[in-house]
Amino acid sequence: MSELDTLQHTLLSDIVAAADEAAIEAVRVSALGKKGSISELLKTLGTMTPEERQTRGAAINALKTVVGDAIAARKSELKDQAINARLARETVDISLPVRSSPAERGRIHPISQIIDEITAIFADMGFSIAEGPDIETDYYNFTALNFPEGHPAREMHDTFFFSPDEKGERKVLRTHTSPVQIRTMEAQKPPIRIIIPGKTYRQDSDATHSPMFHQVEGLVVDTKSNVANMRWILEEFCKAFFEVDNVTMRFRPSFFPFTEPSFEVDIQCDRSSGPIVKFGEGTDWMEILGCGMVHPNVLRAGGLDPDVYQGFAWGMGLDRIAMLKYGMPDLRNFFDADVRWMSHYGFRPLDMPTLFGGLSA
Ligand code: 2NL
Repeated sequence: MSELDTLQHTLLSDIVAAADEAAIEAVRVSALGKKGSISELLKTLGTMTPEERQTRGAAINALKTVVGDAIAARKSELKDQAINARLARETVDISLPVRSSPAERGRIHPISQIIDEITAIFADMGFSIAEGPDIETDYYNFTALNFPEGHPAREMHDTFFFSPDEKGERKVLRTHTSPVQIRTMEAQKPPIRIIIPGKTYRQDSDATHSPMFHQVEGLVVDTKSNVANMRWILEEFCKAFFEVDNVTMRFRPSFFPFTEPSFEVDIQCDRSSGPIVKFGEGTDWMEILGCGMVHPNVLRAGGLDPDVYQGFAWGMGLDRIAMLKYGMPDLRNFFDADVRWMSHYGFRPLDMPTLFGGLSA
């Protein structure tokens, strides 16, 4: 066997043995690369006589062609193999059920939902949201709101008191959101139109009371605000909130230290069909909020002259209203952090309440 035949034989068996694309490339470099075995043979052509070149040159070129073709064929074969292996490895099982993303599975708590709904309604009437601290001073929670020092109303509120600090000052967990209204009056001149949703605290715990509960209060202060304006605002609110065209409301005289006159407000409803209450119609009444004209002492505490400004305010508890609106039987579930309850009663994150798109639809 000639030397060229031996080389061809070796190279062809190397080509067959190459198991992947990297290996066949290594064979190509060893034969046809700059310093490859066939390239080195081609370099000797220059030193040959014309006759030698005719026979041996042709033989070397034939070898180059055979080896080059074999490498190309093996290369494409290995490339196909690699693609087929990858296709086999990366198959997608389209019969698998689609897993929902956490953003899809998450739910909005009914209390957050109700706050968003109320916010949407009052924002539409030109109100802003105000917020303040849960831990308050005795002054903002009581004194500024016209609760006299030592007045039984302070105890009536079943307040959570902190231990007195070095100055003897006793902080409280706010028993209502009203301190935020005092802070707003101090900070901003009328006209004021705000609502304050938030957590409030009282020492009370049974089937219908939780020591932490939620309230929304509202405050309007201007030079001519009056009871008729208050009535209209609260009626518009109830129609939007209970999603009915008409509501009949009843304003009963009442007492709060911070308003004069004060009212408790009932909304007409129908309880004849069991736990589901129909609002705006029927023969029953349900109390939903308290309200009144802001007491002159409270305006003064907010830095406003009661001879120039007058205002009205209201407050409503959210937990019971949420139970009624969404048909939930037990208040305690609100604070259980039970994901099964949340997935049933919670709201979808992207279904934001708007007046045009429907509040809780
Ligand atoms: C209720 C009654 C009410 C207010 C809250 C208020 C706040 C200021 C001045 C005057 Cl700064 N009033 N808030 C007024 C009337 C009633 O809440 O039954 N809440 C659950």
